[in-house]
Amino acid sequence: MLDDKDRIFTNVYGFQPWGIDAAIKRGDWDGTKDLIAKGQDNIVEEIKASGLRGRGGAGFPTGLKWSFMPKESKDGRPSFLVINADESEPGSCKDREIMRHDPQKLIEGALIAGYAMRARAAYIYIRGEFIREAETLFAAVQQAYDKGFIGKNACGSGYDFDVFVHRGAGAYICGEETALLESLEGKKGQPRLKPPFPAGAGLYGCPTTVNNVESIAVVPTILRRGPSWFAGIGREGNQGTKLFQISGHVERPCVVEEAMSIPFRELIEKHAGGITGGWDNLLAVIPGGSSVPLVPAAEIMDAPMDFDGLKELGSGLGTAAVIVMDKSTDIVRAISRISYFYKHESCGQCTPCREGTGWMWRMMERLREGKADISDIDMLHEVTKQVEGHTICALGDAAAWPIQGLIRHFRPELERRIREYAGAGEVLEAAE
Ligand code: L3W
Ligand code: SF4
Repeated sequence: MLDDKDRIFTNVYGFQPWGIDAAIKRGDWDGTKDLIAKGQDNIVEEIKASGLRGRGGAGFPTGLKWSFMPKESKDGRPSFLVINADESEPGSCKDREIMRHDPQKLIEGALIAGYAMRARAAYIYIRGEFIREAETLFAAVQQAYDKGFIGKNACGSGYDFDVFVHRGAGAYICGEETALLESLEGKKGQPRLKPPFPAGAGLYGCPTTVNNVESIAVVPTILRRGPSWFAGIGREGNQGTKLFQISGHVERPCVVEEAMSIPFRELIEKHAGGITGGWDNLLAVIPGGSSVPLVPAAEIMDAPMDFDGLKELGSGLGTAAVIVMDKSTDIVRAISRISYFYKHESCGQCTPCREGTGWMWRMMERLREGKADISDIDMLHEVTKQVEGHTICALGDAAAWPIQGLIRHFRPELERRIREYAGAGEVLEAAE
């Protein structure tokens, strides 16, 4: 369990004001000029040494990503930092809390990260529905300008750095990094083919790094306390603190900062008051937001909540949005609802996703009611395999994985529904 002194987000519940003076009292913007004076390459090396992996879902090593940015400008092209605040993954609500209650951590992180990768400016792309959070962020950015922390000669460092806030328009797909860049450029938010990765050709064709809000907001604290402090929390390859978002059938749903790799049972007992109806009542958990497969109760109990531990269980940490489902859950309906979400949010650009998400959802609905044949289960599985890995962006995978998880762990339940529906038909026929 994380010691209180190791917490980074000390105002995550908003018990103190979000404004810049309160943030300064909490330690933000303390000696930022000295942190910048470490130099660009040293900052990148310290972030690499901290073991920080991207907090947006993919877990890509943050320092390594920064190191892909060019050290010299080619053809006078500027570099950019883009912060992905388009938090739309069902179950995820951590970046929202940072922007509501601790926005200066994000802005200070943007300056330091931007400096480390020689960026001219940062664009924070915030989810359209986050209206109050956007208002807070606009005001927080202005406060940082007023104090001279960003803008010309930021923090007296001699470095000029601007921060812009851009509001999205409510499309889940704009959380995919290249769709986000398209949207920022004023175009329809549709993912680009990768490569080229944004570090080579990103915003307006310029070198760009896209990082999640939490990844950037932890940077100042890592540099102040030292990379070995951060790397010492959790376990090898899965280091640092992490904001977990616990929802569903628990006594107290919450967002909590914990040590990476905390066992599932401990996380829920300590912070969410346990499972409704007790531990025997737990059915399954989606541990990382709707894009990752569910894990049945027996397998997740003692699992370390981190990238590698959950991958071993055939799932993933994703955004650490932990969706808990007890035995009252209609698990087929739950996954069918998730399928509908991906069908609805598909940008329609590639055929396997555009056609496959609709097909999978319709089949899920038939299975929910039992109006299917046992062989349809294998056909559905086969279709998920045809979608997975055959699309431009990860939305296709995200639509396929939850269904694969359902079939892997709850096949008997799917078969039961089919047999029950067929049996009901036979009873009716006999009565006629
Ligand atoms: C340069 C290379 N850069 C990879 C960069 C890449 C990106 C990052 C990770 O999806 C996941 C997705 C959702 N040279 C590089 C390179 N990069 N190789 O590293 O890339 P990737 O492709 O592994 O993932 P992604 O496309 O960024 C993110 C999952 O997250 N997800 C949903 C998240 C939703 C939110 C939200 O609502 N805020 O975060 C949850 O699991 O399914 O698998 O920057 O450019 N050779
Ligand atoms: Fe669009 Fe889906 Fe293709 Fe992604 S996988 S580009 S959301 S159609």
